[in-house]
This record gives sequence, structure tokens and C-alpha cells, in this order.
Amino acid sequence: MAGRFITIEGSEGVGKSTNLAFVCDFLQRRGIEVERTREPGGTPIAEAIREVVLADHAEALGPDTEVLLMFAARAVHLANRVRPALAAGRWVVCDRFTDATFAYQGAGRGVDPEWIQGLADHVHPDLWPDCTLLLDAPPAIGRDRAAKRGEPDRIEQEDNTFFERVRGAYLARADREPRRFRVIDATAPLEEVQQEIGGVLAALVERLG
Ligand code: T5A
Repeated sequence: MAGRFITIEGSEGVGKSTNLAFVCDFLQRRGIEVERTREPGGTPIAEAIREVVLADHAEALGPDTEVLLMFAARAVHLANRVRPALAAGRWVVCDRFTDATFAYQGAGRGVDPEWIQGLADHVHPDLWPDCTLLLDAPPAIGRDRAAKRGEPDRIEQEDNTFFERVRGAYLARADREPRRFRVIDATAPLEEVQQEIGGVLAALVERLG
């Protein structure tokens, strides 16, 4: 049986990595084989592209280049990691996917969403997540949490209005695709957030497992 594809999205520091671990653990306890991964990244080449995208450079790295790098990383990640895992029947749990490109490069940087859609149609015409958990919180909360971890990367250095646009774009996408998205209030204490995610996953395993 083909595997399932679950993604976790949200603005900086909302708790994606923390809750990704919870999701994997929840599924594994139910006997599901899980492949945990992230974007940009997830394979050696895609991780190398991630370093280029997130590092500070003396040379300008414009929005179009950012989009193309995200899709270059995505193409190799899908080919060498995600699709083989799905074909082997594993559930792929991925920290960010194409929704992030619409939110960050589309709404954040002002790149034409039709162009992003065209690249998505080319790179993964047949593949969208079965379920996307959107962790939602005002940017100030996520950025406070993320700041405790250390120096911000190139994208984390953007201002609050950038992250407001990112948040707005995610919520708009969730509104348009209510069957795929589950919006989780990430301002709640972690225990409550994970209780809600557990409820979503239990229903998902029942429906898709
Ligand atoms: N990107 C990515 C694009 O621009 N376009 C794309 O197409 C893609 C795929 C890297 C960057 O790439 C960009 C977006 C990003 O800028 P990333 O690695 O996902 O993406 O980077 P971040 O969003 O920066 O991820 P972070 O690791 O910063 O944040 P997380 O994973 O959301 O947060 P996490 O789990 O590390 O939690 C942060 C802190 O908060 C605490 C945790 O314990 C931790 O200390 N916390 C809570 N505290 C209180 N209450 C809760 N409910 C909490 N939940 C977590």
C-alpha cells in the first residue's frame, strides 16, 4: 500500500520541529513506519541547497533565485527520499513543503503565485500532502521562541510585516483547502497543542491508515 504524506507548516518558531517529533512518535506507536524529513533539505544535495538559501551572502540572492532553489531542493528531495518512502508504504512526515514557498516567497517576497503554481505543477503534479498541520501564532510569539535558540538565519532576519504576510497567506490557503489543512492554535501551552494534534492524527489514521 502506498504511504501517506503529512506536512507541518507555520511561521518561524511556532513549534514545527517540536511537534514533528510528537507526530512521528504518535504514528510509530500505532505501528506505522515513518520517514521524518524537512524542506528545504532531507537529502545531501537538498541540504547543501538549504545552506545556500539560509546563509548570509555578500552577493544578493533575489526572490526568483530563492524560489528556484526551493524547487531544486524539492525536486531532488522528492525523487530520492519522499517518493521512494511513499512507494515503500511509509508515512512521510515533512517539516514544510510547497505551501511554504507560497507563503514566504509568494506573500512574503511578492513573487507571482501563478509562477510558483506552475513550478509545483511541473515538479509534483501528482503529489500533495494528505494532511497539512498549520501551527498558527502571531509572528511575535514565534519569533520570541525562535530567538532563544541563537542567531537568526537570512530569512529569520526579515521584519514583522514580512511574517504577518506569511501568516496571512498560510491562513488563506487553509481556508481554501479545509479538507487538507488542520489549523492548530500554537499559542496554547505545548501539552494542549499536542492534545489537539493527537486528535487530528487519530482521525487521520482511522480514515487513511
Ligand atoms: N522556507 C522554507 C521558505 O522560505 N520557502 C520554502 O519553500 C521552504 C520549504 C527554514 C526556512 O526556510 C524557509 C522558511 C524558514 O525560514 P525551518 O527549518 O522550518 O525553515 O525554520 P524555522 O521556521 O525557522 O523553524 P524553527 O526551527 O525556527 O521553528 P519551529 O520548528 O517552528 O519551532 P521549534 O519547534 O524549534 O520551537 C521553538 C521553541 O519554542 C518552544 C520549543 O520548545 C522551542 O524552544 N515551543 C513552545 N513553547 C511554548 N509553548 C508552545 N506551544 C511551544 N511550542 C514550541
